[in-house]
Order: sequence, then structure tokens, then C-alpha cells
Amino acid sequence: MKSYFLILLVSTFFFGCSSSKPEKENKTSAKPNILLIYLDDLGYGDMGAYGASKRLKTPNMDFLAHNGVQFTNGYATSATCTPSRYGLLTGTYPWKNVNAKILPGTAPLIIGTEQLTLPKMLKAEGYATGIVGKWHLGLGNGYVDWNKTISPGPNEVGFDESYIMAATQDRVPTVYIENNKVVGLNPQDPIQVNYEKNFEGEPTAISNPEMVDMKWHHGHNNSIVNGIPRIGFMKGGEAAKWDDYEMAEHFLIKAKEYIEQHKDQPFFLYYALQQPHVPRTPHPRFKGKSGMGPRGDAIIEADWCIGELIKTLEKQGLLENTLVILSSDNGPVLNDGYYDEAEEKLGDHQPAGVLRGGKYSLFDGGTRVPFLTYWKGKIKPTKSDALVCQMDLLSSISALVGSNLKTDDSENLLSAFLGKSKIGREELILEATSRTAFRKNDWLLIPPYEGPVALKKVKIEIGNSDQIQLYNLKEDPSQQNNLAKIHPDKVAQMMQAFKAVRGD
Ligand code: NG6
Ligand code: CA
Repeated sequence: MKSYFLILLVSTFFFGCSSSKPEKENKTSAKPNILLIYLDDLGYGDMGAYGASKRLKTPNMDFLAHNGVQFTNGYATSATCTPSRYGLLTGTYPWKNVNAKILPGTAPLIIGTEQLTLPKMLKAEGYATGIVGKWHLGLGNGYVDWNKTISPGPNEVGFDESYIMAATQDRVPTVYIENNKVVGLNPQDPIQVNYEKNFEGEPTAISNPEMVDMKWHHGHNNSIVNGIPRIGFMKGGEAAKWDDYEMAEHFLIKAKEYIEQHKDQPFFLYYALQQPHVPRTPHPRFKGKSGMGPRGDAIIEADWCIGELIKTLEKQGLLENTLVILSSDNGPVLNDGYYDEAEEKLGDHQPAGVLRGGKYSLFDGGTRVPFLTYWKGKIKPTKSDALVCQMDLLSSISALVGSNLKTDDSENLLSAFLGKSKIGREELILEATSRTAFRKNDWLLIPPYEGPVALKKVKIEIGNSDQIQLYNLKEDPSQQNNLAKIHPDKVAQMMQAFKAVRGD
């Protein structure tokens, strides 16, 4: 009973006294809308507000950063997509789930249908919940017939509505899926998908290189769709195949529609953009805008999409009642498997900013990402060095909307997310391709790992070393000085705390 009154008190405090209107009225409701904007492979340095090259203009993201809380120590849970999305939506460390690894398009759903998720928590509070964009958390229970109802998926773990791509833009099936069904499928032309072997007579980048418009560099030499060779084999479904160059706008339209359709009730929209992940296919009107090739142009396109979506909120009169959160699933990569000039045209731009490593890396470039919250009239502009992780959104948003649901790993950092406090979490385990590192306050410890120091094809140092590594991230954000030998006591303390959290 007591806590119920406290929640009432807190919500009156946060939302002023305007709640005399009925709750249904979304513009003044005590339950703010939540718009979660999630980019794919956007690095710590890939946004103007985070120090991107002047050539990479991101005015819309910068606006949110400059008028909200811009986190400088904001982390994804992981250095790749699937585990980060798992952490974001379940509020649970992905290394606790052995299946939370980069998934093929045919992988089963890795979130348990009984598991608590961010959209489930919000649904229980009366929210409409929707996802538009990249899913990459698996679909079905093992075998999926793409021509029938595809379930379980997002709709079974908390989203009332979903409009998704199954895995990644470079993986088959290259079709949109709306509420468990492939969009625009012609039943006369069924879809088949296989990640092990090709379908007889179907062209691949190896058998028919003349059909390829975007050359593959490593991987990505299976089925060809729209001149782009993919990971995995696919046959049929011709009418349902997406247009890569229209994808950004396609998802944007769906996201806008979602907001327009739900303007009269509290909603949670998870808008998971595909940019700037490979294959980078910005619409031709963004071609050449960055001078950095398709990667830069795709970031500029993503920024435009974000601006359009914010305008939609404004037009609907919802901006003052919407908490906007923006982040990325992992750090940056230049050549992730296609020749697209990302390296050649980079110039002075540093996609990971001052950070070492990038996607796939246990160094901070892998997991420390742009992270910001914006709420017109409610959040005062500030930069925050509080240590926050995407996994914390579940318990924090739960506190915001008056729910008592939370998970053990997700900390309630609502004050930090609203810019009212600069205190974040004390400890955080970071994960990269099944290896883990430990951050405690300003210190980062990476235990010894066997394996290559760098991934040669993507040219990223991934953090492996036969030595224990200890860095002071405040003094040495670029992780150049391994202090393990100078501070053996610190190493011992950190190792103990790390093991305690890991439960080893
Ligand atoms: C890798 C792919 C890479 C990308 C990544 C997933 C190869 C050689 N590389 O295996 O291109 O698709 O998986 O990226 O196939 S993520 O952002 O979704 O985690
Ligand atoms: Ca990613």
C-alpha cells in the first residue's frame, strides 16, 4: 500500500498536476509514450554530438543529444547484435543465455515466452506495444515454414504489433514479416530458406558472379537478392522480397503509422533501424551526401528518418509526453563483408571516436555506444558520465510507469536517465562473441583470452591477449596503458568482484 502511494506521489511530481484529464488522453497522460530508437552498428564516434567528422552531418540525432541527456558511458550489453538486443529487451545479461549469439535467419526464438520483457512490462501497464525494424532474436521453435504463421516471435514476447525483418539485412529471408506472416507472399511461389545448402539450380555469388552488383569481400556469397549476395540460401517468395534501397523509408512509414494509430493511448514503439549495418543501401537521394561512401550516406539517411519520426510526434502533439531513447546495438565496423568503400573513403572520421576496437571487440569500441534520452520539457539538457547500460532500461522504465516488475540484472537508473542524477551503476559485465570483461567505476578488466588479437578481415582488435588487461577508462579511454602489472591489488579486487557477478 505504502509503495502505491509513493508511486502516485512520484508520478505527480514528474508529470505535474495536469493529470486531471482522463488517462486515455495521451497528450497529458501520466503514462508517457516511450520511443526507443535503436541503430545497428552505429559507433561511439558516428554522431556529430559525439565528435563525428563534420562531413557526417547528423543534425536530428544531435538535436536529441544536445537537448536531452547525452551519456558518455552508455553501453550495449554486447559487441554484436543478437546478444545486445536480448539484453535490451529482457533486462538480463545475454551471456546467461548460451543461444544469445549472432543468429542465422532460421534460428529459433531465444527469448522464452514466459520471460519478462520490456514490452511485456509496459503491456501490463496498459501500453500498446510495437516493433518496427530489425528483430534478430530468432523466430519459431526450431523449424519455420515461412509460408505459414511464423511463431513464436515478437508478438509472443510482448509486442502487440510487429513489422520486422527476421535477422539482418545481409541474411535471408529477405522479406518483411508483419504479425507472424510474410508480407506480400504469393502462395503460388512459396519461400524456402536453408543455411546449410543451396536449392538446386539457384544462383549464388559463386556460381553467377555476373549477377552481383555489390561485391562480397568475406562471407556473403550465397543467394543473390537485388544484386546483393547474402548469407544463407533462399528460393521463391519473389513478390515478397524487400527493396533494399527503399527499406529505410519503408520502416519509417510503418513507424509513423504506428504513432499515428496509437496517438490516443500510451504506446511503446521500438524502432530498430537497419543502418549502418551491411549491406549499406541508402536511398539514391542520399548518395554522396557524406563523401564517405554508403556507410556515411546510410548514417545520414538514418538521421533523416529519425528527424521525420520526431516531426511525427510533434505533429501529433505528443512530443511533451514521449520519452525518446536512442542508442546502438554495438560498435562500428567498416568492412563487414562487402566492398563498399567504407575504409577507402573514411578520411578523418573515427567511427569509434577515441575508443579502441569496434564491433566484435571486448575493448570499449565494441560496446560503448551513443546513448541518449530526450523528453521535451521534462529532461534538462545535460551530458552525463553515469555508467548506464541498455539492460537497465527495463527496470528504469518500469519505475517510471509505476510498475513493480524488474529483473535482477537491470538496475533502476531512472534518475540518471531523466538527467536528475549523474550516478549510474557501479559494475557492468561486457560481452563480445562469448567472452566477457568487467567494468567497475572507472576501471576495466579483461581476463586473458586465447585467439587472435585482431579479426584480420574486419581489421578490428577484439581484446584477446595472454595477459590480464586493466585500464583506467577515465584517464585512458583509448585503452593504451595496461596497468595490470602496476596494480596487482586492483586486479585481484576486480577479479573477485567480476567472479561474484558472473557467479563463477
Ligand atoms: C557476421 C557477418 C557480418 C554481420 C554480423 C552480424 C560474415 C563474414 N560476417 O557473421 O557481416 O552480418 O555477422 O552483425 O558473415 S550483427 O550486427 O547483426 O551482429
Ligand atoms: Ca549490430
